[in-house]
Amino acid sequence: MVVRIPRSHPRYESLVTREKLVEAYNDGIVVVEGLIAHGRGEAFDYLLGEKSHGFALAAERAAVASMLLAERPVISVNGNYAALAAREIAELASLTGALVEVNLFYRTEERVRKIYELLRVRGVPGLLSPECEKRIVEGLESPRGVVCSEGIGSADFVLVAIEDGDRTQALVKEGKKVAAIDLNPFSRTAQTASITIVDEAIRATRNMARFARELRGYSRKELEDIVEGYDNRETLKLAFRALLSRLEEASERGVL
Ligand code: PTJ
Repeated sequence: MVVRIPRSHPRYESLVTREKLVEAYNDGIVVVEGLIAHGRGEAFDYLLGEKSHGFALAAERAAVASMLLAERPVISVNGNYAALAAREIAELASLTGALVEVNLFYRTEERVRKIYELLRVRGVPGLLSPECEKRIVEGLESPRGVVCSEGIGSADFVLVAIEDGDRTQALVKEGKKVAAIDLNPFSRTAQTASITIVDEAIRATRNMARFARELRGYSRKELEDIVEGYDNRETLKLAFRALLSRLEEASERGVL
């Protein structure tokens, strides 16, 4: 812990999360741009009331159903996601059998190794080695597009979080189903993903692990029904409506 936060502080959770990221930045896990990205996420979470809305839970459930139906599901982990939610990722991977790949926007081999090590220590199963055979995702120039051939390279489903829009778009263009955890419903990631999870990454992954525990007992047909009944455009509309109604309420009363 870089700074000691008193438990009584009204924004204790948020401040502890910030310190976690600063610590991860000092350890070379998170890039400085990741701290900026977190601030943007925080602002949207604030506006959304810092809770998992019904539309987010529906997207999380559909994403888990898709993961359980997929032949080669992969969880893509970057610096921010690893620093925030390594334990939750471990739980979700072990419940769904998804492989876990460290995949970075600001890629250096040293960071890949550090994040791999962090995930390994936190007990993440199905971790792909930094020495895996590589290929480049079409449309993403190297090193941003480097992926493991047996991981994201051949996946039919990819879960990404706190991700840049270009990469989500490129994965979708390759015919993969992409679920994206992104608090900003305006972002290109949110707009282009097959399933958009407008929720905070730690909460979202925790919810997904809970759904995985429930849905693991479902038949293929039941899982397919969940996926078919899910409408991503509707999720995005509901996310914008939630922002609107929070702001409308605040503008009427002068407080949130
Ligand atoms: O570790 P690397 O090298 O892969 O780099 C990671 C970053 C985050 C720097 C990179 O992916 C990036 O630049 O992302 P963007 O384009 O800033 O997009 C991040 C998105 O995630 C923004 O739309 C934020 O609102 C959102 N976001 C930030 N924190 C959270 C979040 N969404 C969910 N949970 C969060 N905790």
